[in-house]
Amino acid sequence: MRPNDVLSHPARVMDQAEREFFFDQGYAVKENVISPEWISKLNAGVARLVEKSRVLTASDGIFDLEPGHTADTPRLRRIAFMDELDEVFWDFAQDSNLPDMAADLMGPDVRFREVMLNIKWMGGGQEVKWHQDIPFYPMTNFSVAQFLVCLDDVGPEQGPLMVVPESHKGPLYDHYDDDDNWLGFIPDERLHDAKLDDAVELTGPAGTVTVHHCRALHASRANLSDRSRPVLIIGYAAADNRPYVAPAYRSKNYDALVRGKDARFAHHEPGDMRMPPDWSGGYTSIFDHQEKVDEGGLT
Ligand SMILES: O=C(O)CCC(=O)C(=O)O
Repeated sequence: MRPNDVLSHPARVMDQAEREFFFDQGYAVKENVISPEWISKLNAGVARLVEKSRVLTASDGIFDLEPGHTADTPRLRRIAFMDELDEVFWDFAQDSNLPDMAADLMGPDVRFREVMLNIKWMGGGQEVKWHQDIPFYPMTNFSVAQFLVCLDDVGPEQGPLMVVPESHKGPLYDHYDDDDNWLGFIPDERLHDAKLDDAVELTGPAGTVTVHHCRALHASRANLSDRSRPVLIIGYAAADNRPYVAPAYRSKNYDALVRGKDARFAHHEPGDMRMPPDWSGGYTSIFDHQEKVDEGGLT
C-alpha cells in the first residue's frame, strides 16, 4: 500500500503527524506506548529465557551467545523464535497495540514476521554496523518494518539504535563484499555520501517503541554502560507485501495475519534488489555475521 493510501485510513495509535514524519524521515519514536503491565510481563518472559540459556555453551540458532557467556554470568546477544519459546511474546505480537501501530504505517492488513530480542548486555554488548534491513529479506514492496520495544530505559550510553534521517529515500546498498561474500553490513567506503553525521539516536524510557523504514540506514554502538539494553524486535509487513526468499527465522507463526484481511494482489514497487544468501538451512544472527567478518572468517 502506498503511503498516501496508508494515511487515508484512520490512525489507531500514532497521530497523523507522527505517521507523516515516519514516511518523510524514515523513522519514528513513540514514548510510553506500551503499558507497564505488558513491559513487566515481557521482562518476566525474558528472565525465564535467560535462565534457560545458562546451560548452553555455544550458540544454537535460537540463543546467540556473546563470548564469555557462562552458567553463572549469562551474556546473550540475541534470542530468536521468541513467539515459539514463550506464549507471552506471541500474545504481545498479536494482542497488544503494537500491530495497531504497524497498521498505522502499513495499512489495515498486517502480517507478523518475527519476534526476537537484542539484549546488548552491559559492559560491552556488541555494536551493530551500518546496514539496511530490506537486503536481508527482499520483498515485493517496502511496507515492512522492525518495531523496537524498549523493555528498560534506553539512553545514549546503552548503545541505542541510530538512524540517518531520510536515508530511506536514498540508494539501496550492497551488503556483500567485492568477492560476493555476505557481510551483513555496508563497508565504510560505500558510505561516503551517506550523511552518517546526521544520524539521530532513538532513546526513551521503558515502554517506548521505535520503528525504522526498511531502507533506512541504521546502526548502534557497543553498550559499555553497567545496564543491559533489552530491546524486543518485532517485524510486521503489509499483507500485500510478499517475500522473495525464505526468512531468516521461520517460526510457526511467520506470515500470520494479525490485523485485517488477506490481500488479493501483491503490490510491487520498482527497483533492483540483490538477493541475500539462502537462509532456509538456518541463520544465526547479524551479530554473528558481523563478528565473523571482523575476525576474517567469512561464511
Ligand atoms: O539492536 C540494535 O541496536 C540493532 C538492531 C538491528 O538493526 C538489527 O538487529 O538488525
